[in-house]
Amino acid sequence: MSVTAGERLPKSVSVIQRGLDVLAATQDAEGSWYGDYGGPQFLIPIYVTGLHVMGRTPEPAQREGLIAYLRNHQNADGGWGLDVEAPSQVFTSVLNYVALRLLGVGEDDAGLRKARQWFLPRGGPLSSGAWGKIILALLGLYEYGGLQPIPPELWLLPESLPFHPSRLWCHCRMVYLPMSWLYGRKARAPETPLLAAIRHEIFDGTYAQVDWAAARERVSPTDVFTPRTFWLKAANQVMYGYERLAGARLRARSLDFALEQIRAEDEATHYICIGPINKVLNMVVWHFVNPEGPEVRAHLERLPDYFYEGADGVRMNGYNSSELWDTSFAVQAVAATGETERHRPMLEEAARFIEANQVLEDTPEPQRFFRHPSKGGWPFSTRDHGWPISDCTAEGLKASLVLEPLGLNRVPQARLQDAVQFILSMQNEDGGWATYELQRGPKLLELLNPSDVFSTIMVDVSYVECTSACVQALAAWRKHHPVPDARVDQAIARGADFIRRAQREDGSWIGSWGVCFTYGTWFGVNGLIAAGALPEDMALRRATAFLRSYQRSDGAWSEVVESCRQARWVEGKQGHAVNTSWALLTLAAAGEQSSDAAQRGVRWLRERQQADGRWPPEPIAGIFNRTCAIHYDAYLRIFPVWALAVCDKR
Ligand code: LAN
Repeated sequence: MSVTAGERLPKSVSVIQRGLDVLAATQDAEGSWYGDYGGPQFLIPIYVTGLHVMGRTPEPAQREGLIAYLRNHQNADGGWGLDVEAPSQVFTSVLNYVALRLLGVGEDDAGLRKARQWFLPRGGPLSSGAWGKIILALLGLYEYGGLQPIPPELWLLPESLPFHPSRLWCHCRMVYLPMSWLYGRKARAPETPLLAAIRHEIFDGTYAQVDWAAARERVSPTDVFTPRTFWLKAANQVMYGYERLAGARLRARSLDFALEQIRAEDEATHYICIGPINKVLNMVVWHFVNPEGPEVRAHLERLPDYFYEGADGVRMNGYNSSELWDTSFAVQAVAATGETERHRPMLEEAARFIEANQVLEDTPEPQRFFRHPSKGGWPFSTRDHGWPISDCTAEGLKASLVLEPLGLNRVPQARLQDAVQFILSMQNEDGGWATYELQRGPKLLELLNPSDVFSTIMVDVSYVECTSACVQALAAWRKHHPVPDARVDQAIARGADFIRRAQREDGSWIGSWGVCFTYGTWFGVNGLIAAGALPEDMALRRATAFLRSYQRSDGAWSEVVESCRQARWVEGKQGHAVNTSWALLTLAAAGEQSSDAAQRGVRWLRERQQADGRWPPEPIAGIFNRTCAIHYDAYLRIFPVWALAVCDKR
């Protein structure tokens, strides 16, 4: 039988080509992929609260979009979850209720009535997770005496103490920094008839009778992921005591200290700030310091960076974007397909973005502001944001090295070298890599986590994802730049060791930033292989056996956010293209791309592609702090193409 040219092509080719066309068509002018980075449902209320405290309201078009979004993501029971897929919590239900009221929705609105019916019997604001109470206090809808204390004086304690705020994970530190300033000042919006009405509604008329000391301890079971420990309660007792005695001089000094730190963060990030929460809270702080001042103006100018309009309305993104991250993956996916000539323009544009967004300098006075040196790192989003991250640097470096032999890399060698130095400077003593900084405090600090709703927020610790990405990048660098460097060799070996130690009994790795075991295992396996693990390595065999054991009968893999919350495999209703892609990338990396399991996965993935070249929407694949889902818009356009390409290479 004669074989036609078409049949000689690997079967996935047309699927891949259509997928690549979608990727090319959705690239934006800067060369990156910009999209929906929503999911968390506590961001809009914090934003609307911030504006309200400042006597502002969103522009009418945005206002409509925000209302639409909140209505679209209200649960059937009337509440709102921590994220758009989560069951209702008091924290997010009360806050989103208040947000809708501040946006002009009337108290008799059917949706709002339903919301009250959900949260009032559960205790309303009094049993909200901790952050809800803090935000309500800003509006004067909750008393400061009913909060767990956040004294700014903590910043004045000796830095050598294991619980000095500078040792906290930067996201936690940067959120509690303006919170401590606002707490220290007992900052509160001016009273208005609207606020008085809302107070009446959310407390069902009982505000005057509230026992605020008792309220401090209350939290609804719906809002508890991380129960308050004995140690946290003890620390709170000490701080309540302190708060009653706090002297004005020390308070003033600590407020000044906090304000200086806030200014440094604002300036280092061009007023974007590390994330959406400190963005809004820092702006509110400046409003209290100087309402018409240049800082408030600068903040207002960078607010739009956080908003994205989708078919379901306007959301506040969880970051100013995920552009660098997605662009680095997109480059690696396109390169894996081998279609680099046809898609040269796409790669050229992406290369331009990657070059333009490497961080070139340290922040001013890094020690004084508790910053790790930044030079050479890549951020998750953009250079303006400026906080480099271990694995974003690794992916930026990997993408640059993939572009190099194609003649498309635009990052000078000296800057690639800087990226390597940055990665080396970020390796922890345990051999792993954390996210933004070295591990600065003991893991036990997590026992003081006061957030109720999040886990693992206190200390930046080594993660398999970050470690694997850094090991892969260093290994790629070693290949590209074969001048022997013992530090690189040693870092790779120590990283691989960490990865081995992090492997679970069942052969998997748990993911912390993606859902969940397919994500973690993709990193675990690729890290070990980059470090030189051979196909017969037991760690790899155990990992692929784990994945095969969770493959569905239709050939797909499927995990949901509950996997992360429960730390055990929880399957979705259908196969998921992103999980399937991660599993296939892992099997292929371990040399099993021709296996029956891989080929069944490939078939499922191919058949799942729509006529328009996209894969249909599916549940959220991103996660943070073990509990909150966050949507990575580009993953469905990047990973299936990448996985099919890799499995085609026999
Ligand atoms: C992110 C986004 C990127 C993500 C990766 C780079 C993918 C990961 O490998 C390391 C961790 C990191 C940097 C990460 C940490 C937590 C973030 C910053 C987020 C998920 C985006 C939003 C989230 C942040 C904490 C949201 C604000 C909420 C708080 C609890 C402070």
